[in-house]
Amino acid sequence: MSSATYEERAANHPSPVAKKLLEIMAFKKTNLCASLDVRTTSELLSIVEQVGPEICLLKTHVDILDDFTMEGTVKPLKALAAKYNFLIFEDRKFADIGNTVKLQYSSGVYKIVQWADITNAHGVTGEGIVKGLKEAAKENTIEPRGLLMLAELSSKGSLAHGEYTKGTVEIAKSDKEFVFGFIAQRDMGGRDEGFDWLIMTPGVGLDDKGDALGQQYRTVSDVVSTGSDIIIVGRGLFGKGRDPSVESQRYRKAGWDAYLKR
Ligand code: S5P
Repeated sequence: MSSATYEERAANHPSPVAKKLLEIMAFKKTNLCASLDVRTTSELLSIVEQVGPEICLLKTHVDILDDFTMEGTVKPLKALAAKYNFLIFEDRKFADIGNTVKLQYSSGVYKIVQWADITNAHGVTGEGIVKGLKEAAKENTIEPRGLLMLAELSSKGSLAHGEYTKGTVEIAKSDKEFVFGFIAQRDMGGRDEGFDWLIMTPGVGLDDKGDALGQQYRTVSDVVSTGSDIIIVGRGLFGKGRDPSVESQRYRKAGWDAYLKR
């Protein structure tokens, strides 16, 4: 895993999005990404107001929202991202041929490429997925865009391990500027070949071991010690009876302490 500081990595990173994210992390002193799977825009915006000061990144699933619109959802979200200085990651998990994902990324109801700094994709369909998404970014926006590959998953019984994970890492090597890291549970190497991938890790919880649908939680210090650069926390922040403002401060401190220790 990387022993360099976030500042050092920002200075040398070939991906403009990774550079920006690492700069925010170093400046705000946080490696916390809030994952807010909620059903209404008002709920989403209200939690972002509470966690905004503590996070470097907001992860969304906009297809969960009952009332999504570009004007009513994206516009205020972008304003909050500017106010609190964080990036936006739409967790779309693309998994189709290049031509299809190119269309899915740029058109339809969500037009993800227009507003999300970061999105992600499975490796199952092969290298064309990276090419298709990159073309959509080049053709539809002048803003920097970055892609994460899903190398491993947190859920029980996941098939993403062994040769599958290795194959996904190979796909990531096809574009150093656009693909800047992984959704994974541990370090994915690559530094000997000149890659400085950011590892983002979901399935992080300090109070629960999992849920009834196969999610498995590891602690903050555990995931950071095995190579995670950014911790992704969802229900640990806003689940039943939790105060997102209090919990985001708690996870942020745990994440930063673990980073300093490493
Ligand atoms: O392996 C994974 C990959 C992802 S992106 N496991 C995950 O749980 N996720 C996402 O992280 C998932 O889609 C959800 O949005 C979030 C975890 O939410 P939590 O409430 O369980 O923390």
